[in-house]
Amino acid sequence: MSIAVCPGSFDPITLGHLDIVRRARRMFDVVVVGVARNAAKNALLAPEERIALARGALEADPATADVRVAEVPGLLVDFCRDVGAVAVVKGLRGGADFDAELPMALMNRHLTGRSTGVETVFVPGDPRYAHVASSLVKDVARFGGPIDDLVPPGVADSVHAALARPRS
Ligand code: COD
Repeated sequence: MSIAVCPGSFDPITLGHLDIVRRARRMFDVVVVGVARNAAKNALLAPEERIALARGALEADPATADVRVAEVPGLLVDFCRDVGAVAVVKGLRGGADFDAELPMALMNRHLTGRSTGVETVFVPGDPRYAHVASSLVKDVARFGGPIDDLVPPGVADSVHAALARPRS
């Protein structure tokens, strides 16, 4: 049985993420979505909110209804080892994504050992979602623009609610 992890911040989950998870599920017997912390980003949504939104969106689609969602508490490679994953699946929207993702893939390979470690599989993003990024979704929402057609149902309300919360 082949197990893959689709990791990300998912702050929030978007239609671009969903497309990558759906396609990962076609390649692997078991897919686990790992909601992780990107130390370079300040998250808007709490980990439990990001997990709940991802879970709701994946359960709503028969193609991804059996995909598990879990928090990545530390290093991604440790999470992969714990769930028995042989691969990490990442989506690429373009060259900038590749430039950001390649060092992560190489570092994860370094951390797990070259021959037995987890492999990173890059999936070309669907051009329909090439402009869709969680950061842009939040930016559009912050300035009152529509985001309903960029995220799964229900996610927009949570983003607006989070943006309306007082922040320290
Ligand atoms: N189309 C296709 N792919 C997309 C789209 C889209 N529209 N939107 C996003 N993606 C892809 C991204 O390219 C990425 O591959 C993935 O979806 C997740 O994206 P984000 O933005 O939700 O998540 P990131 O990039 O912030 O995730 C980075 C991680 C959290 C995975 C990384 O920081 C990590 O592994 N953290 C855990 C700690 C760790 O192990 N650190 C060392 C890493 S070497």
